[in-house]
Amino acid sequence: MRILLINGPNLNLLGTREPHIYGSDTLADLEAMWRRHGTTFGIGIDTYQSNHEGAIIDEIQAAGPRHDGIVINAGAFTHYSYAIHDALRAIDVPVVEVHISDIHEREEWRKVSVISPIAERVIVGRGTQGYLDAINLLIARSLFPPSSLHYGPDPDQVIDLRIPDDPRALVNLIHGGFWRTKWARDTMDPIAAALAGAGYATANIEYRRGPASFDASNSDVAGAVEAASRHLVEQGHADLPAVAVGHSAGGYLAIRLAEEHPEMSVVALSPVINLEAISAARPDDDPVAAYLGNDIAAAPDLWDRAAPSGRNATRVTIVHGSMDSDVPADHSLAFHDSHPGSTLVTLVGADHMHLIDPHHAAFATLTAAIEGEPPLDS
Ligand code: CA2
Repeated sequence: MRILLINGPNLNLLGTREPHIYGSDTLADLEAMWRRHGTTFGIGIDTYQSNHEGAIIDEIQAAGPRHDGIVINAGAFTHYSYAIHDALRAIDVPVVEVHISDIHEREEWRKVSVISPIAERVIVGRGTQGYLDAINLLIARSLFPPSSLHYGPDPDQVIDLRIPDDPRALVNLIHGGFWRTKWARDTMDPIAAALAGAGYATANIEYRRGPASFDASNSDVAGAVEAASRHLVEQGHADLPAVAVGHSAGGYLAIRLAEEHPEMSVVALSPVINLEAISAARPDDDPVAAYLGNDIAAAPDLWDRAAPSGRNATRVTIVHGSMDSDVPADHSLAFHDSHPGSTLVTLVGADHMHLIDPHHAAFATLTAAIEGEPPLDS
């Protein structure tokens, strides 16, 4: 597999100015890192940068026959170059559009991308990490290509399905990211592809998120799980056991799903389980207040209703890394102490993101938990 990363105008200046927006790595640092990442995964990475529209178009045209995927940050051309749009449309190669900053949260003119309509996926606002996420998405896509299923009219009401022959169970995957729009289901694609390769049907769920999305996100996850099960039955896979696996804020949504659907077993990976503690730890940019649309003083009843109740906790297996600096493992320990019917596995040395890395030892813990095997603490 070969992936081409294209950077457009002014991105040759990375690391030299505006580090608060674009980070402090130079383009050369980043290109070297992407190549190393490619080597680790046994794929070829080519990089290209130009400040000239025509040169970028020539590169895209040449990429057609040579590359299996393109990651493009077209810089300011993003906002008006129909010529780059047309060039990308003309080749039959999956495209992931990346922006270092969150273009949807900046000036009006930056909110428009004429490239997004042809992109398989758009990743914004994750800093330069977005490029690695885009590479990982293209790798996962080539390992086991998904098909999409819409379960509602909103563009975010979509599931990516991977169904191997004779699947052993249906695994519904619910991504994390503090219910913020910039984090999306691509973060679960690597484990979705790995689980599908191991014989599980996977439904990688997108759901509505953003400010005050509490009701929408919870009802979307329930709707998506139902739609995925129905689809599997229609495909001739009736009576398949179903599991929900959520990471971080998605772990929270999975635990809440089990409260309403006791038939569903749930694996919660580094879940956001103590809303008040997460809120208190991040007063400047409180993700829980944003999610609930109000702080606790303004809406105590809503906060109470939103907190995991522990109902049907016997259906829940929590896996938490001891080195998690995003969501402290103590939160899961406290939940387990007050709901001893739940199962807790602590992975010594694992951090927040290790739990969704199919190349980390945590993946064996995940498959054991999906199978309902006794926990393997490390
Ligand atoms: O957020 C992104 O990645 C952008 O695509 C970056 C483009 C900008 O025009 C887009 O609206 C959003 C390029 C910005 C200029 O890049 C610089 C990088 C370092 C130092 C100065 C400018």
